[in-house]
Amino acid sequence: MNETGLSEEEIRSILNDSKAQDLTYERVLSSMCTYPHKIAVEAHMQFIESNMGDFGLFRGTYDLEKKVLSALGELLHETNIVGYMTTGGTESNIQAIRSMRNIFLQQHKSQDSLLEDQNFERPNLVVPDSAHFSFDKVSDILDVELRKASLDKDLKVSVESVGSLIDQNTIGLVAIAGSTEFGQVDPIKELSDIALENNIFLHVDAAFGGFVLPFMEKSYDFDFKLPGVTSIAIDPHKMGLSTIPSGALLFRDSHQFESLRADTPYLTVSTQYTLTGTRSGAAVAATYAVMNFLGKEGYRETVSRCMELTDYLLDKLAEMDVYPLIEPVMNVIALEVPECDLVRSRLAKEFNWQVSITQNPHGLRLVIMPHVSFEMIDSFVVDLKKVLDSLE
Ligand code: 0PR
Repeated sequence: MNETGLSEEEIRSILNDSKAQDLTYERVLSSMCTYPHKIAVEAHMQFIESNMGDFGLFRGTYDLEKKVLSALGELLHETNIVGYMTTGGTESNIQAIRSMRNIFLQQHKSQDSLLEDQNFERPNLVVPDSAHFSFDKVSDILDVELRKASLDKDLKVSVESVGSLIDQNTIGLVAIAGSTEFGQVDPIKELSDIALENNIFLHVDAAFGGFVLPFMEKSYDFDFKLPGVTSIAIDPHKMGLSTIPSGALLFRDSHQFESLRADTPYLTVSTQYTLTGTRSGAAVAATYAVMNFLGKEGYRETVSRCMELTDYLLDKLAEMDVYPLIEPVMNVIALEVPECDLVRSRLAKEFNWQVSITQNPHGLRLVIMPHVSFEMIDSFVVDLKKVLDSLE
């Protein structure tokens, strides 16, 4: 750090240089984030100093958080939920599984006697093979064994595979409503039945799909409507058009939420359920603002436009004999393309396009977010064709 500070102009000039090096979303087809809505940005700035880690000081923002959670509960078919606004899908997933693990350990007496018990094995969690890498972090942080269930031909988790991985140390199951790589929705109704039969928790990772599925023409069973679903992660900072960091974690049962309680004796509030201490009230206000500004109708329009663009792109690709690995369910496309890694790097190097890849099966991955336009797709398709033609 400098001994004396720089001038405002100097700082602005440095920041402008840095900002100029950031990409704009103009040629980004790899991201699950987008430009936040103008009303969200405005609210974010207005509440910039608000700290939800000590919400006794910020009663107004706390009230907005309660309203956001209740609107999300209503959207996900359970008005009586408990939860909080997180920093995003990763924190929501960590906290959901932490509550499962805490309750599992409480039920199995004290940890010490468990460790002495020769028959005790590590708690395990059954997740789809397509689960986001945040679950690898979950496994590491919480010392929970991750059991990855295989996928069927549609890249949904196989219900049989999930069933075969459950044993007496299984703390719960994870289902995905909008998988990161394929945008696929797992057979959550069947998983809900399995969770109820085995008396274990079922967490639904709807970090991406949570702001897509409720606004699609076709209806999907993925939320609290299903009796076995015990918690849901949903991210306003993805398809919710809010600012970063906006995630939300909702529990059906307050018992699960209670298992996350920490005492905070010297704050304005005496308990905390969150992973972070200091927490952005700006993101809460931004989410409240955009959800209330757009309403269901606004999100329906956003999703319908993204799906129109997705279909448009698929038609153009079909003309070039390029096809998706699965029929896209939402605005995520995984394409069967030869030499995906090379195609990806050449699209970036020669044409500035940012695309991504899928692992298993290997494919080229495109996310059609609200910043995408028809013109953008037209020029992307021309460049992709040039790259593919030159491979032959
Ligand atoms: N669950 C699912 C299904 C996700 O897709 C993601 C992130 C998470 C959880 C974790 O959410 P946070 O990143 O909010 O903690 N999905 C995107 C991904 O990993 C996140 C992303 C967004 C990546 C924008 C790149 C990017 O430019 O691909």
